[in-house]
Amino acid sequence: MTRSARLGIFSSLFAVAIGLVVFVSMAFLRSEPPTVDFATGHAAGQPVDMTLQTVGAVGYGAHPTWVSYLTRAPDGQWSHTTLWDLPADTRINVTLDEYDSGSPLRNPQLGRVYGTAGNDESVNGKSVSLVNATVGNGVAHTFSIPTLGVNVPLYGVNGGAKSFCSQPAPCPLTAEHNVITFSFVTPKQTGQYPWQCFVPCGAGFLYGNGGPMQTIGYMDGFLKVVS
Ligand SMILES: [Cu+2]
Repeated sequence: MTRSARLGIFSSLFAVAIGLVVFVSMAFLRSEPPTVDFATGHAAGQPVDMTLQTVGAVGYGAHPTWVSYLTRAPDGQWSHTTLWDLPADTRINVTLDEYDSGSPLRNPQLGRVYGTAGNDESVNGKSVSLVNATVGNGVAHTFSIPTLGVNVPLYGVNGGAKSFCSQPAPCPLTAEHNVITFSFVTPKQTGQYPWQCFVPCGAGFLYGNGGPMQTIGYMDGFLKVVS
């Protein structure tokens, strides 16, 4: 084999190897949790009901110990995702079952409820416009949509409770939890609106702000508002 032939084969193999690395990297970067569709078949003017959970540890997948949100799809199946297709200019009625323990807030401002219908939330049937995280079980997570001015602090459960959820998500209704309900209206303008938790709940990461706090499907996601 001539030197140039060897060089040719080597260059080809090298190019294939580079191609594979790029392909695998892009596939990894593009992978994301499923999007739950609340928009298809939606009748204009009707509200959308959405049920979510927050859990202290999701219990399976790539990061079983991470805190997480979960979404119940309209067919009743729970999905480990934070991505939703939502109809524009529509009232979203959220029921959020909160199973995680809480703590005081580093920023007490996040204990205020705003941007929801009535600027309040219902916690176990009681209307609340401010959660004082320095008393009781503190705040576990928030549901916040910064670009829409929505913030909902999620009152924590007692971490020492006998029935504290310790199984893979979704947690059962028999486990200790708070039922939090609130409503907000999606914008008229279609597009992707990021939402996230603002409690630094990523235990084991720098200042609690890494890991699940930075990962779609756990503590942040997108409202994909469609017409
Ligand atoms: Cu959180």
